[in-house]
Amino acid sequence: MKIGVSAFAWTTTFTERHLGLLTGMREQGISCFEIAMFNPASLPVAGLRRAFEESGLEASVCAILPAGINPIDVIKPEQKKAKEHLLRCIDTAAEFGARVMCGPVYAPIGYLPGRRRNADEWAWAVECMQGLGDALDAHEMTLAVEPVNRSETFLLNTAAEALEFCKAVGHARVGITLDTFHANIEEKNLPDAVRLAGMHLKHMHMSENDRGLLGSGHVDFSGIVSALSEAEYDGCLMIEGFGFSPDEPHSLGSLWGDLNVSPEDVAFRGAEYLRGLLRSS
Ligand code: LER
Ligand code: MN
Repeated sequence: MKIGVSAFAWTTTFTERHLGLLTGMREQGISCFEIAMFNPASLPVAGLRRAFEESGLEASVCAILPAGINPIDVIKPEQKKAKEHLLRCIDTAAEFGARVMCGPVYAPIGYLPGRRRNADEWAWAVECMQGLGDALDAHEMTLAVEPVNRSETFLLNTAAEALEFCKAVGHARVGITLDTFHANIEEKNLPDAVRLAGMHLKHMHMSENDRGLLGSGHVDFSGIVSALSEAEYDGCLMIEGFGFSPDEPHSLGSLWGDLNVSPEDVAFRGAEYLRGLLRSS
């Protein structure tokens, strides 16, 4: 298992001025780096390509659909627009060498109609993911669909739902991301959720219950890492935390208070914590 860090520790809006973050990650024992992708056109793609090549870090992206880009909108042309957006995300991610795209790509964060999902919405989401299959094949990219908690979506909240969804999509390059922050809210038992996702588990977001420093809260990371080892998971343990950064309100992570932890601590002390767990698993 490799250890990675998401740029979310520093920023939700990755720009040219963040490219320097990739330098020095390797010395900290970090192998993978994840970039959030809201609007692919706004990312510094050429700079990212260069920075990933020079650093030797593996690239991944977390695609977050902005409001109004909705694969399960009842209006068909809106569904088409969402699929086209996701295809642009895949193409752009491939331009800077990413082989994994994760995120809740089936609906915009916060799209909550105030009722349960219906069969049409499920089918539209499945159809949308199936429509990405050729692009995934062409770029040899894995799409690791991420269930998120009930306050962020009504479509996929649990590993069981993600597994059913993944099986319905039925494409070898479409798998699951489990995020321990969301799973801590939605699952009865986190190691069991890992076991359930099994061979479909392609990416992990390692996130404390408050999105802060790994090991400082109550998520059972030890049990999770043991379950991952037993399942012979060979993907990345991507630290998805949010540190305190003075110029970022972190509305995406709904962090309204100060977690008293710096982005560097979230990343590097988090990685040290995971290394310790890997040694003893
Ligand atoms: C994305 O990985 C995630 O976990 C979401 O909660 C972001 O809103
Ligand atoms: Mn996540």
